[in-house]
Amino acid sequence: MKFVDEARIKVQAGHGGRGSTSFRREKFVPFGGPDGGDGGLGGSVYLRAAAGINTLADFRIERTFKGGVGEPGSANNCTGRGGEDLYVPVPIGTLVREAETGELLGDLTREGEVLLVARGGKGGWGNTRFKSSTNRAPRQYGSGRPGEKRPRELELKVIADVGLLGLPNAGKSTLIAAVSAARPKIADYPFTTLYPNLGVVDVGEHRSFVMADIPGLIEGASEGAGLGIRFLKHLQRTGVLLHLVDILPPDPGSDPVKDVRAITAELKKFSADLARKPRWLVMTKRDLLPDAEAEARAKEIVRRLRWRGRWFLISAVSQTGTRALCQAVMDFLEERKVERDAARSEAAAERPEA
Ligand SMILES: Nc1nc2c(ncn2[C@@H]2O[C@H](COP(=O)(O)OP(=O)(O)OP(=O)(O)O)[C@@H](O)[C@H]2O)c(=O)[nH]1
Ligand SMILES: [Mg+2]
Repeated sequence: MKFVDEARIKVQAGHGGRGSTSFRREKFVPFGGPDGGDGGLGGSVYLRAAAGINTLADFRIERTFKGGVGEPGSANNCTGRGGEDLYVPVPIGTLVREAETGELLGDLTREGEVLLVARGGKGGWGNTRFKSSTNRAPRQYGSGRPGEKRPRELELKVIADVGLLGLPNAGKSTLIAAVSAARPKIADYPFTTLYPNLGVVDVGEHRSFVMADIPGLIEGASEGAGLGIRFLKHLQRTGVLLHLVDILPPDPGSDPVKDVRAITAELKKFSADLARKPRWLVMTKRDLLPDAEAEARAKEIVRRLRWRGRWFLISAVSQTGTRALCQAVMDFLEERKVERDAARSEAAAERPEA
């Protein structure tokens, strides 16, 4: 299916039901009176994050999602039945904005999370409500309020713990396929991957993280070269980036150091925040060289880049170094979580009692 990560939808909640005008008329009851019930509440429209959906492709054609109409009230002070609420399934990681102002309404990051996007109209009053000392037989009723009707913007930003970054053919998809159950297309031509793939990496009992493989970037991507840089947004929610570079690019004129710098430059152009995220250098395809040569080459690349962060030398094909890499990622994510939890409880302790 086509991958779509931005869409616009219209949502329309149901109209509230009309109030009833009714009078009690019973045998042997001398004085009747108004007994018209209120109209039912119009159905609201909600978005619900659902697993198994990973694109907004279903929303490519602008559609209107409608809540049910509230039923009218009836005699005996019966309130009308409420209109049916509508729950629209969306991918986990969907951000929802007010289309006109761009205001963020919500971010559905967990499975089952629900967001109200159009509130149903209130039901109208039945004539009982209009009863007063001066008007004992009111014929008025409320006609019910219209439901909210709005355009909404949806944006999907996938949720993953670690993101893969690099030139086309760096070996991103080969890595995710080697360490998870994801089976993206792999080939020796650029831009094999056209949309993000997610894979769960298990590193032991109850220890796992989610990896995101995105399309390759090239120099000038921020000006639209190749597939552009728009897919970088899918790395924004990760905790660490793995910057993959082919240790032995097939083109004799190419240089891994230059390749790394080109990607770093594009990353900065996309977002300073993303460029500041922890990023580890992962040199790939070590099986193409004898061990000693691969290691010497890797060290030389690290030295020339003045790379201060962590670095790894792996081969996804021979599965060399991939376990150690995944372990390191897991440890890093766990440490980060401990730090965050500690910072959070510290902040909570400092907060004055409400
Ligand atoms: N020898 C060797 N070849 C590899 C390794 N990893 C990837 N390759 C090859 O490199 C080519 C590109 O691999 P991909 O995994 O498709 O690269 P990618 O980074 O996902 O590329 P795009 O999706 O185009 O951005 C394929 O022919 C792979 O078989 C490796 O560890 N060793
Ligand atoms: Mg790929």
